[in-house]
Amino acid sequence: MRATLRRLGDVIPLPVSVRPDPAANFLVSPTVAVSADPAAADIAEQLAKLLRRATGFPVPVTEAGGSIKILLGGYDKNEAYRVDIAAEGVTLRAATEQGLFNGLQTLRQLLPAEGRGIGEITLPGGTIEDEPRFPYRGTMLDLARHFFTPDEIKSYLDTIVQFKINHLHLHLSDDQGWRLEIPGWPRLTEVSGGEGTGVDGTGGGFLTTAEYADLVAYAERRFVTIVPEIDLPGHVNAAQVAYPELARDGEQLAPRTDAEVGYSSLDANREETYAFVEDVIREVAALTPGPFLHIGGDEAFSTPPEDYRTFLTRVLPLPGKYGKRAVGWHEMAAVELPPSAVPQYWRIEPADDGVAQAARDGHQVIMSPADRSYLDMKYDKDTPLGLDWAGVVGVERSYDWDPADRLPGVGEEALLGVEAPLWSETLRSPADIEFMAFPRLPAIAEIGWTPRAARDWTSFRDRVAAFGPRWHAQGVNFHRSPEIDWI
Ligand code: TNX
Repeated sequence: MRATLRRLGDVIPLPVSVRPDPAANFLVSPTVAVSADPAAADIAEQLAKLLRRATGFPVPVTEAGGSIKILLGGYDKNEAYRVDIAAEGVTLRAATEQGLFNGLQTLRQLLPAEGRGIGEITLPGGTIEDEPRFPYRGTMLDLARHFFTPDEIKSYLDTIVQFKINHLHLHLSDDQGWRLEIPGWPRLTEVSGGEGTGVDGTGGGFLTTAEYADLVAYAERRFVTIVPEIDLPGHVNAAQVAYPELARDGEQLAPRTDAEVGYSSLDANREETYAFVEDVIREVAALTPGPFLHIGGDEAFSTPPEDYRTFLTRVLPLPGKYGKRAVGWHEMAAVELPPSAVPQYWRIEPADDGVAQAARDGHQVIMSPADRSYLDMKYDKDTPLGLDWAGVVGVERSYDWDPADRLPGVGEEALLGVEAPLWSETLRSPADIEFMAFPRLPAIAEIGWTPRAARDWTSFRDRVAAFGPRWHAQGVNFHRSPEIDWI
């Protein structure tokens, strides 16, 4: 098969600077080798593996002498990297392994999509210099409404890192189920983590502490920070079913597998509540090396406002007590926040939820407006999966907005980044997740990475079209949106 030559700028997210030099294409020939500083050997091995698979050539990794070189240092920002492709060789350099990993994702997209063992391939000549707009480029997976196994989550991770997504928020508890084993509170997962605890009585399961630790380590090796969420004080029916003393009158509540929200609440005026919450936050913090711990805070419709304030005023300092920054849905900005806390804004219409004031007070904000970034919204009215309470969200709609003008008072400097949440009420399989995420997650990834002035829907639409064969070759499901002229 004759491999198609990619253009240097055919990358998602679009790099900051692309300078093609068509006279300097590099031929990956049977004798190619990858050389790397010992500290970059891991990245070199990953690149060699991709090249072996694409070409069928041996592609050894050596300390010197290869025509593809991976260099650590000489470039001064955390996530930044530079790629030079010339007829004599290719150089990837960065100051950190994370920067090299980012550059590796760019190089991967410059390989032809067509399958395996195709022999000689050509990489497009020129130079790419690149670094992200925001440090936080995330997506969320809801394990509570339907559970996904560690292997399924790992496979999703392997797909999302190709778009330089660097945070995976896991929604680990909700009314239907509790998905992370908590030492000292075994009934959470024994009672509320088993079979039948997902929406409509399907898709239960939970992560043991060992599985969670393994998943966190797997993500860390791919420079992805896991952000665990325990949703409080609402969305707690599953916890109350397991431990009736957490229910308002200590009564035994029935399990619920419908998709209603806003009916459950912890009691802000009982000490049992705080003993439970502090244990959980301490254990989750101990299992999580990343800096963030998400405490939910959303849709607490059955918590009286005064109780909501009492509860969060006591609970918001707890992540800090155990070494983490509290993240919470933006409703939490109704109370005074500890200095490092991060509100995550999901509203459709700008409204004064205290988020702008928090930004003025120096808080960083994560932008996740539901009508643009929620991956569980239908693409159009005929989409078989998903919900539509925030409207239908086509690919252009998910791309053509900017987080710095969503909310007056929350501009570029106030943003930690963007996140695309994927709630799973209607999603049962990895194929369902992929169908909703691709191609909209790459759109959000580009918003989080590429400078605003360089973004353009027509350009994104044309670049994403080439991912059809790539996803097909990787076995990744996606929505063949009619907005895109798929290749
Ligand atoms: C709203 S917006 C929720 C979730 C639902 C989701 C479905 C927010 C923070 N919470 O409880 O799963 O809508 O789209």
